[in-house]
This record gives sequence, structure tokens and C-alpha cells, in this order.
Amino acid sequence: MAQQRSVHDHVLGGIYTVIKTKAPVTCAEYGDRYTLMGPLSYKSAPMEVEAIDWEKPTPLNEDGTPTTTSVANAALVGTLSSMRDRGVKFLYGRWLIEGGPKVLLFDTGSVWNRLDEWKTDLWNLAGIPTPANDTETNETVLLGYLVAWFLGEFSARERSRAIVAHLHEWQAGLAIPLCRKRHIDVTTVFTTHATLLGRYLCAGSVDFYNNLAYFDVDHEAGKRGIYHRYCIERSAAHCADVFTTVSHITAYEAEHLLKRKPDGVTPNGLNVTKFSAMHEFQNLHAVSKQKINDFIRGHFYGHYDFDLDNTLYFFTAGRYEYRNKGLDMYIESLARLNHRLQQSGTKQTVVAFIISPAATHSYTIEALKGQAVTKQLRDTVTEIQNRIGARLFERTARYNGEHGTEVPDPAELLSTEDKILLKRRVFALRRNSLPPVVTHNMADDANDPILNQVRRVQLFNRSSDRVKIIFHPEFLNANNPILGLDYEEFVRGCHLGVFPSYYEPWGYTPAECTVMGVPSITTNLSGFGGFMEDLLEDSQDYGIYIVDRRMKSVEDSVNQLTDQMLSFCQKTRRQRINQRNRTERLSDLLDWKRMGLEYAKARQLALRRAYPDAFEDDDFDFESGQVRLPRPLSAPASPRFTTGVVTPGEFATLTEEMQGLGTSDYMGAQQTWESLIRGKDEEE
Ligand code: G6P
Ligand code: 1S3
Repeated sequence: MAQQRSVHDHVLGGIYTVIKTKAPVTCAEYGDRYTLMGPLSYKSAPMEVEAIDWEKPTPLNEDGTPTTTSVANAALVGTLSSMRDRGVKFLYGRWLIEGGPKVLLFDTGSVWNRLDEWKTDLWNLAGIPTPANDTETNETVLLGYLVAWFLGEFSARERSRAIVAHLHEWQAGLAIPLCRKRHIDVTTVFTTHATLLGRYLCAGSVDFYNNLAYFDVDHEAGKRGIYHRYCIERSAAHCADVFTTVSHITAYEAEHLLKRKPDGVTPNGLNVTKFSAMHEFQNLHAVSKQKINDFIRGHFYGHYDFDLDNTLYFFTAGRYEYRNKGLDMYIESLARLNHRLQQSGTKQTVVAFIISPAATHSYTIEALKGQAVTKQLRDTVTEIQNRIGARLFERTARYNGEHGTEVPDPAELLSTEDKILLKRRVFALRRNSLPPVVTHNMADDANDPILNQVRRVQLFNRSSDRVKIIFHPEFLNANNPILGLDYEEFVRGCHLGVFPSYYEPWGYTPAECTVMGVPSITTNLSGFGGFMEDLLEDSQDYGIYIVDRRMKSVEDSVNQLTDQMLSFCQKTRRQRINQRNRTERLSDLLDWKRMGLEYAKARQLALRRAYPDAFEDDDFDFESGQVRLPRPLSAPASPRFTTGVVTPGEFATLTEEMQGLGTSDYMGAQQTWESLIRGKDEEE
């Protein structure tokens, strides 16, 4: 089955998903030599990590000589003991996820007393200021100094093998300039999943992409009160041996905003495990859709005047970044779609969900009531159904041979009490208001950007509206009293994911749709959209619709999105089923088994840069050299990709040659894998 993010993962965000889902392939490559480091949360760690008794001696070779593991272990024990003796608290253990990687989690609170000393040091060393009241920066300083401390001590003890430290985002990246300044014998990779300034600038109303080359970065960062954070991010990018981003578009952004051209792209993957039965995911769609149908009946009670068999479910989901995630464009296009469906005279209905957390005071009474009254009706119908069944059985069992009485009169089977009960339940479904747009009481209803946009375009869930809107301002959970489905189940039950982002370095949501065989719409400003556009000649055929937000005006992009949604609505059920099959076939492209190759290449480049002597001959022994270099991941298993087809990195260009190229090269060469994938069409 395709493993997706849990609710927990969604709350933590995309970067957490990267680290967690990538762990199995990295473990497969490095085994126990791979350790993840990060801050310790006493709340969640006990459930997620099994502590290891790190002081326990490691077994030796039969002849009593130390094994490679015991040498590395001695370095680890020495380092951890030293840090512990100086007051550092940490948890060393196994992360209870697939692959069981080792984790070293530092309790930043245990070194709080050193904060001022380290901040002063940071200023003296790198000229980076750190204001007192920025908690996130304080945590970043503490973690950065702890990681650098660990790497310094560990590398001094582990002299036989090279150490690669791969750090993500500015919050973890501070260790990189520290390692560089202290000449710590490690090689570093820094990956950004967005840039601080890019995110801030895009959330405003600037024409970001056309002005990227012209921003006065220090001034812009200063204006937004993030200059110190920006300095940390920029120093990590500049001091790393290898610098990567998650997509070409973010590489372009980083070059201009962080002033270092990335060495390449390390795109995000997912763990894709195929179902043994080919069409299992189609069955899951049908099952999950039924659950959404149940919710819809309740939500629209009293106005449930449309046919669920002729209804499509669209959704968007993600953190509430109104403009960056394209929520503005989604709602505007839905209004236009509504108009066009109305004009066409179709009876088809589209229910468009928005799943994006906002500040709320729990569910609305109306939303809860809708589910309650429909449940009561359903329970009553079930009771009556049972009673009718019992009566029918009793009557037919008592058949006395009289001709014409073999089958009782159906009208007699429904008793007067049953009729009264049923009427009461049906009357309870009456309602004077329209079905609500939002399921929760918003903390700031009047100023909520989504609701204001819905009001502006007047999508009020009227009977005449062919597009209905449901805004669920909380991430999904199977235990919720309303829309009680996990995110994965919900996505499977939907027909189309719509993610018209303006700022989206990668974008896991459409990628997740793809591995679940759910078509999606994304933009060429998202890393995922650009990646797919590079790979597929006609991505639309595969259920990957890409809105052009790069070259088109906003008006044209909105119209394009509307057209794409409308053309999806015009598909027959058979066509939707076929398209889902095609979408699901793209899963292999997104599997970490392929995407992980870029990480291996980044590490390799970092090693080459830090230890060029070890790479003088190109026949360097990857397996046993002094420099520890992992065995490259095996080529992807699928025969589709073996005929001279490239790794994701052929676009990413993680090589020295990259440095000479111009920015336009980030857009990548057009590669046609389509013909290979098409080879399977006859299976449909
Ligand atoms: C899956 C199921 C089919 C069902 C179809 C509905 O393919 O296997 O039994 O008819 O979904 O598709 P739709 O796009 O109409 O929800
Ligand atoms: C970032 O998280 P975000 O949603 O703030 O990192 C994600 C993982 O690389 C990426 O998918 C997303 O586009 C970025 O924006």
C-alpha cells in the first residue's frame, strides 16, 4: 500500500515528511552508520523513540580486535559521555519507524545557561546578531552549537572514516558555519525547502518571480524583522560543501535571495509500496467515497437535492497560507466553474473542500446537528427495516395455503407507529438556512481571507449552485465527529486535488495524490509541477494538470484553472477510472528509491570536495576506502526506466559542471518518459 502522511505529519509539515519517509532508503544504504539529529521533545519522544543503552560495550572480533562498529561506537560513547559530563541532556535511541534509524535528540533546555555565551560567540565569529526575544532563533542557536559540539568531538575520535553531515533548513543549519569556522573534519550538505525571504515576499503582494534578481535582500529581510534569521540561512548556504534545494524553481530563488547558486536539486520522494492487486486502489476510492457521501448527506440536510452518483469531490489541503498556497485562485476559479456548469444546464454537482487549519472555537452547532439528524434518520430507517423484515417473515411463515395470500400486502408492513416515527425524523430535516460553508466557529470570521473570498464570489451553497463549498479549518482525523476520515482515506475518496500554489518549493499534496491514483492540478511555480512538466510531454493525460502561473497573467491562469476543472467534470466515469490508473502508474517516479539517488549524489559531491585526494582516480573504491562512501543505491527496479533513462538528478545536475551554467538551465531539459509509461496502456 502507499504510505501517506499521518495527521501528526501534516501538523508538522512537509520537511518532517521528507526526513521521515526518506529514512528507510538512507538506512538501507548506511545501516547503523546513519544517525539523525534534532531537538528533543519530552512530550512526543517516549512514544516515538526506543532508548539505546549506548554505554554498553560493543562485541569485538573473535580474535579480540575491535570491529569497525566498535571503533565507531567508542567514538560515540566518548563523545556522548563527554557531553553528558558537561551537563548536556539527550536521548539516543531508535526511531520507531520503518528502517529503525538511530536518532540523537538534544534537550536544548539543558544548555539554556550557555545561550548568551554562544550568542556572543556567534556575533564574534560570524557577525550574526541574535535578538533576545526570538524563541525560534534561540532554539536554533542552542541546537546549532550542540550539533557542532557533537560533530567536533566525534570527528576528533573517529579518524578512520569520513563524516557527512546533511542539514535541512535554517533552524538546523547553524552548525554548518560553526563547523567551517572551527575546521571540524566533516563534510556538509545544506538543503533548503524554501527560503525565508521568498516565503515572506510571496505572502505579500509583490510580483516575486519577475523581480527576484532585483530585491535588496538585506533591506527586505530587515524590514520584515528577520534579518538575523536570514543571516543564519545565508551563512549555512555559503559555508556548506554542497548546497541543494528541493526543486529547480527554489534553486533559482536561492541563487538570487541567498546569493549562492545551489549545486543541484534533491527532490522529495515518498515511500511507495504497491498493492498486490492492481486495482485495489480503485476499490479504496469507492469505499472512501461512500464515507464522504455520508458526510455530505448530513451537511446538506434539508438541501440535499443533488445526486451523489453525479457528484464530484474536489479538494485543496495544506497550511493556511492564503496566497502562497493559491487559495485565492482556487475559490475564484470555483466561482467561474459554478457559472459555467450552471450555463451548461448540467445536473452535475461539484463539492469543493478546503482543508486548512485556522483558529476556531470548535464545530458549529449547525454542522453537528446535520450529522445528528441524518444519523437519527438512518437509525430509524434501520429499525423500521428490521421490523418490516420480522413482519414479512412472520406473515410468510404462517402461510395457511389460502390462494393469493402467499405474499402480504406491502402497505400493511409499515405500521402507523413506524410512519409517525419516520415523519418526525423527516420533519427534523427541515431547515431555514443554507448549508454552511464552514464547519467550525471561526475565531475571526469577519476577517478570514477564505470566507471573505467566498462571500465576494457568493458561493453560498444555494440549491442552484452547481459548485458547493465546504471549508474544514482543521486537519482531518478519523476520530473527528464531522468528516471523520484520516487524510489518506479522504484523498482516496476524492476525485481531484487542486493546488494552484504561488509559492511552493515542492508541494507534497499533489505528489501524495499521485501515488494514491488521484488526479491533481498544480502550477508551474511549484517544485512538483515543474518536475512533472519536465518528465511528461502531456502530463494532463496522466491526471497531472499544470496551471501556468509563470508566463500568464492572473486572469489567464484563473481561466486556465477553470477550464481544467471543467474538462475534468466532462469526463465519463470510465474516463475517470482510466485516468486514475494512469496517475497511479506515475508513482514510481516519486519513490524515494529513485529520488534518494540525488541525496547519494549530493553526499558523494560533498566527499569529493572535502577529500579531493581520495578521488584522484576515478576508480576510487566506493566500498572500502579510507573515505567512507556509501554504495550507491541500486538502479530502480522498474524496467520502464532502464532504457537509458535518467535519474531525477539528470535535471538536478549535482556535479561540478553545474557551476558554469546559467540560471536558465534550472528549467531542465525536456525528457520524455511518456512513451515508456504509455507502454502499459493496454492494461486499462
Ligand atoms: C472505482 C471502483 C468502481 C467505481 C468507481 C467510481 O473505480 O472500482 O467500482 O464505479 O471507482 O468512480 P467515480 O470516479 O465515479 O467515483
Ligand atoms: C516546505 O514546506 P512548506 O509547505 O512550508 O517544504 C516541503 C518539503 O520539502 C515542500 O513540499 C513545501 O513546498 C515547502 O513549503
